Amino acid sequence: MISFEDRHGPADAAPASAYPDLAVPDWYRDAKLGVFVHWGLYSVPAWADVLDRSDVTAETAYARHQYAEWYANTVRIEGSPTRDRHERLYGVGHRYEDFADQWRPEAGAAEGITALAARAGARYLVPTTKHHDGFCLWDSATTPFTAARRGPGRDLIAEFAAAARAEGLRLGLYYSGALDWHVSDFPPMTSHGDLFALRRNDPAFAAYAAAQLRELVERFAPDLLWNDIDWPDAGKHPGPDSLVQLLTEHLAAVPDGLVNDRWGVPAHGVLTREYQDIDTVQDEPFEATRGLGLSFGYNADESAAHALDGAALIRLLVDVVSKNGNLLINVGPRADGSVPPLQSAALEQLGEWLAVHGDALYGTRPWFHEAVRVPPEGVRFTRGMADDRGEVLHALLLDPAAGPVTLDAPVSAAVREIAQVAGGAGERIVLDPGASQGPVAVQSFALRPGVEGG
Ligand code: FUL
Repeated sequence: MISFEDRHGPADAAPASAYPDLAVPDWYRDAKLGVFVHWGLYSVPAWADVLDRSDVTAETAYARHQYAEWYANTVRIEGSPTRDRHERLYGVGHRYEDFADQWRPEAGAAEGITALAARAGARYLVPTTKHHDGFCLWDSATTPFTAARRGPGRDLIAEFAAAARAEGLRLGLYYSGALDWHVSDFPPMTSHGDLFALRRNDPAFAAYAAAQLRELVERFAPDLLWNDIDWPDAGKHPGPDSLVQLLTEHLAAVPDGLVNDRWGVPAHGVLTREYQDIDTVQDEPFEATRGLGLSFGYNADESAAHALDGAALIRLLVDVVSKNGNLLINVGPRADGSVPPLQSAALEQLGEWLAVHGDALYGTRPWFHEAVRVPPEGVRFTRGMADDRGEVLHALLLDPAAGPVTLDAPVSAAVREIAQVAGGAGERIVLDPGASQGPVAVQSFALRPGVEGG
């Protein structure tokens, strides 16, 4: 597993104390659900080798990368299934960059994707502005390799920003900090080790990245700056174009803005977790992210067998929120901007569930008994603040179809508090959703002062 927290940059990088306050703001902790959008040139071929992954090993994992948005790298690996398929479909000599003129998103696509995110119950939207392939979705003055000047012929980030604000969503922007295959002369990456070894760290590239990040901040005032794969080392020293300066400018433009943890410097904002199960309630807020299937970018070969359905997505959100996290669930639209039914159906179902049970998640904080940070099987807890009964403990059943959940030891200390308020039932309490409830039921109990919580 890649750890972004352990990456602190060169020895003479600016220390943590040089950075502005990167504490995670309350609006973000209250929001709980964001929608990530991986959409770009890779959405044209829309493919990764996923039909049978039983024999993928560490040695072949990059030649058979499961992330379709890695196509520009995978296609360069000699003998990879992506290369074979690419040559068959597009011809030998067709370059990945040629997709820039073949990508023709429909008018209104960004609005459609954003409206889906709003219906799913998301409170923020995070489109990719530039992924590792180096293609900029906004009208950048730094390069002609942009959506404005090539196939789409328009500024897709401006469209997302306007749509997000019209829907009342906060705006996050994903940016690939130190990986840009379009302007780097490296062999393709074939291992995890290459991920951080084959990135640009030189001053010219640091200046390029700084200019792009500045454009994004000045033009779109993003609430969240979501960097990926580190920042170029030459930009980590103090100075006018340094990361310290850029993040200071960001917070000056957006005083309640935040950043993530993938900068490779001693300071961090919200911690990110990618395709990773979280066992226990975490002390620090985090953001879990994944695609609905195995990829972020759209992979036309994925089917229901690869993807979370609505019920699984609801369970995931409940689990993540109960452990002090936000879920940034990804949508991978087709090249034209339509969202495949496999993805949209799960998101619509989540939105319907949140419309009924959202008060048990939005604005809550985790609740746990100190001795029981791993929640008992089948149930998750959150602590709600805004109820006329005072604080409320929400119990969320992960799988009502499995029948009633009885809580007793080892959570007896916590259960006693719930039970007394809920009717003096003693040390045991049965949470029974009844037959007709949705995939996850919610029960609320008023909390007495002094009950432990995160
Ligand atoms: C990773 C990237 O390499 C993936 O393609 C994706 O963007 C994910 C969110 O972050 O590090």
